[in-house]
Amino acid sequence: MAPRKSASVSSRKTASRPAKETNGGAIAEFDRDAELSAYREMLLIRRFEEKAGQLYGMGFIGGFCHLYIGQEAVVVGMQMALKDGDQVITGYRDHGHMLAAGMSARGVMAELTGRKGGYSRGKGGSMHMFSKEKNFYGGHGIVGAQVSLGTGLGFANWYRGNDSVSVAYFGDGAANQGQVYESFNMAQLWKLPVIYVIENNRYAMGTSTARATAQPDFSKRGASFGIPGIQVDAMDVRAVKAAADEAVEYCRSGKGPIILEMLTYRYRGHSMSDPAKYRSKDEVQKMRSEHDPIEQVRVRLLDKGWASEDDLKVIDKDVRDIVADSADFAQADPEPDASELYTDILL
Ligand SMILES: Cc1ncc(C[n+]2csc(CCOP(=O)(O)OP(=O)(O)O)c2C)c(N)n1
Ligand SMILES: [Mg+2]
Repeated sequence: MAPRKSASVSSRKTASRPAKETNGGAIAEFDRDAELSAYREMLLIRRFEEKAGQLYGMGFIGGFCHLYIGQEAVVVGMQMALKDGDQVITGYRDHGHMLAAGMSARGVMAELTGRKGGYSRGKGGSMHMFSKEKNFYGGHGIVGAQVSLGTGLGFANWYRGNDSVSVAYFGDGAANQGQVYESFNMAQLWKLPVIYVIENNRYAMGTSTARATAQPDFSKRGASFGIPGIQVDAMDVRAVKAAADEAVEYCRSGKGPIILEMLTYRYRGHSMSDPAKYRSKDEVQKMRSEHDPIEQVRVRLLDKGWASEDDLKVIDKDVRDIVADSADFAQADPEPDASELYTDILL
């Protein structure tokens, strides 16, 4: 179907930017409140994921479960640049995206344990949760599928003539999928307001980008379509925020899609069973000790005198309480009734 607004689209000027952009390693200025908020949000994701890992080990969570530990600065920095009405969609490594979007820890954890109070009433599990209220469109297990769907969200915004943008997150592995490029083509042709966030954590399951990727600079992946890209040090939440601001401004002003390549790292295995033979312990340790996104903010807060160790302990306790409450709820809440087997399905 051709877009009904095709006349206005074709009359829009093609973006004159070069396909490869860097924002020169721009770092957003964070005041005390922004640093504290970023610290708290990232810590919530980290502690939540640690708890999910424990519950998985204890047998409370079944099926697939992919933890986001190490990558927290990506969603937290992005979310800081979004406004109400902007939509988010991602793949299966989705718990952090949901928490950053403001979904409740209880609802997410209860979905992980397959309980009634979960976001999909216990029927979706880790990879399939949604919240229309928070504009979170999943949670998708098919690698790359969210890129086309996210492009559709951008189309809906454009078609309705609102000024919302959609953010489609996907991995370095997903970036090699064919439908990603079909989406890029359409998005650029129609100048859709989509921010493509490629979370380059260097591995797709056990395959490193070096082994699987002909063009490892993912910010250039839109080059043949004229889609600009920015490469971001995504272990620094301020760099993510700076790039996100630029991307949001670009999209909202009608220039079309943009790519943000987030250079990030996952500390844990791909999913809960991972032989971890494809990288060295030293590599993981080096990232943890030298680049950890939460530690970076913690050090800045202390150095600038914006928080004391005691202030940070109060935040840590608060976060731990939220996570403990979600875990208690997720174990005590009943499983869905058997009659739920026949709801939310196409017969
Ligand atoms: C269409 C499809 N192909 C293969 C798989 C199996 N699979 C699940 S995750 C994954 C790797 C994806 O890696 P990446 O996009 O880098 O995301 P990350 O896990 O690093 O977040 C693969 C191949 C799948 N779920 N869907
Ligand atoms: Mg990856």
